[in-house]
Amino acid sequence: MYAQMVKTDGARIRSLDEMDPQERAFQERVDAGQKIEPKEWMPEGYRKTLIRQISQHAHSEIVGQLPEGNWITRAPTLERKAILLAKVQDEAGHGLYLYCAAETLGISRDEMYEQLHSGKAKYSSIFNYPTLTWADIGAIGWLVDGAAIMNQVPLQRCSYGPYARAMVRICKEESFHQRQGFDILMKMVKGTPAQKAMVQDALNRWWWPSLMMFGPSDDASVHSAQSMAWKIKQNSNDELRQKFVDQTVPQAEYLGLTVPDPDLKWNETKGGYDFGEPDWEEFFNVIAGNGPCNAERLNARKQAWDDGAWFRDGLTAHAEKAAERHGAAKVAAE
Ligand code: BYC
Repeated sequence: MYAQMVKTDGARIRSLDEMDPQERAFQERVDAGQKIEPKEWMPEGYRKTLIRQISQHAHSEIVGQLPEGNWITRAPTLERKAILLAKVQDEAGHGLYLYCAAETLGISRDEMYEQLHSGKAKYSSIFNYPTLTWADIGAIGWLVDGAAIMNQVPLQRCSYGPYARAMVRICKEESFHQRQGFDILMKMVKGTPAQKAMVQDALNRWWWPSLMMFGPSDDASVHSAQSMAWKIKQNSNDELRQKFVDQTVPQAEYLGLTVPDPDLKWNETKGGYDFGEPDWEEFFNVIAGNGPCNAERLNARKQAWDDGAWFRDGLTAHAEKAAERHGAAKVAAE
């Protein structure tokens, strides 16, 4: 597995005594729960880690529009179309807040897009799977947005102010998204046997990729230890995955569905479910660019970038003319 831009050695976190005074003061502020703001001093690794995570998060929101956008015209009723349209628009908004948050760390929007288009920056593995039926749209809302909420609620307490604040509204909107997904599935499981079977099929295909959204297991997570020391992450990947399983299994039971995991079993002692291991080979293959839809998703984003060239050129030309006019008017007034 390669790590993009920055390597953090999870096994070796430096103690306060080993830090120089500036870094120690920074770490003490983080430990005290204070927010770090854009213009303040921060270790270079902290800045790079944030740029990596926030930009990947932004890319995920934008790429995440594609599998759902594909269903707007095919949603079964006008109301469902309008709701899905609003959800997909929300994802664009999330991407924009996150790109803005990343820009405060000194990277430009163009640079972030370039990293996405060249394959250097990752986006969430989940969006490299196809949406085959209408039940998939319900499953995405329920499971994918459900996993997103589980991961993102703690990010509202992230040590970096602009990221933490962007997450507040995003989490509120994700809650609406999760409920709309569950509502689609509630309707379908009460429908015909074929509709219920379609929902079960969607759960079978989306369950394991949803668990993979939380990232590799803790012992394989390169960045977790350092990101947790910097309070960028509040929980490890496995902790959040466990919480997600514990929350979601009763919801699957309520829908009358079977979670596709023969090892799933309530564990009274730990007060949570035991569950099987995701197929990590599949996960690493998907994040290396070889999932079922990686090429399609990236091509769609590159195409959108190329198609927007005339508009960017127009904006630049307009800005240059406006600056010239402003300059000429200033000279005339002097
Ligand atoms: N997919 O050391 P680790 C949404 C990468 S949007 C792809 O544990 P970290 C939604 C990881 O980047 C959902 N790559 O990393 C949108 C790293 O590679 P690099 C997106 C993954 O950062 C529209 C390597 O594996 N949410 O919900 O400590 C519609 C080692 O991992 C994944 C966010 O982005 C993955 N699943 O922890 C509906 C949340 N997992 O960068 C819904 C913010 C790991 O070294 N991000 N990798 O090349 C995070 O919380 C953390 O970045 C992660 C990974 C938990 C994802």
